[in-house]
Amino acid sequence: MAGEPQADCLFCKIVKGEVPATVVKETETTVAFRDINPQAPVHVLVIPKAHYPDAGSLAAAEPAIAADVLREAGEVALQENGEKGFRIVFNTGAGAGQTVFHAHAHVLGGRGFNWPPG
Ligand code: IU
Repeated sequence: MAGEPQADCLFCKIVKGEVPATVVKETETTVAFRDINPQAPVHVLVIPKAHYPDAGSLAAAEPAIAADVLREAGEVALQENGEKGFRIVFNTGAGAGQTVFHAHAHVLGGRGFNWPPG
């Protein structure tokens, strides 16, 4: 069923505590943890506890939880990076570099960023 944990999903395992992660913030609906392969001094992933394959499908099915993810991304950035600017990235689809098919926001900060992105 939509939103239910998937046995083969790494991020569902992190939600359940079956795979370790350095959690920096948690709410009833979300978990934020440090990316294992950071691309910036601040690199935190914010995920919904419910399983949806990407941000768009999450927002379509559970708009309130999608809003929770965005709010938490902002709060984590403030917590980790102060008032400096930050970037939120949702890689969506393998062609855009998505490798884990459980919706997640990358929160990146602590350095400058180029535009257009690579
Ligand atoms: P992507 O947008 O799907 O490519 O992002 C997946 C991220 O998950 C990527 O930055 C990985 O470094 C990160 N990650 C992690 O933090 N812990 C893990 O055990 C695995 C991937 I596998």
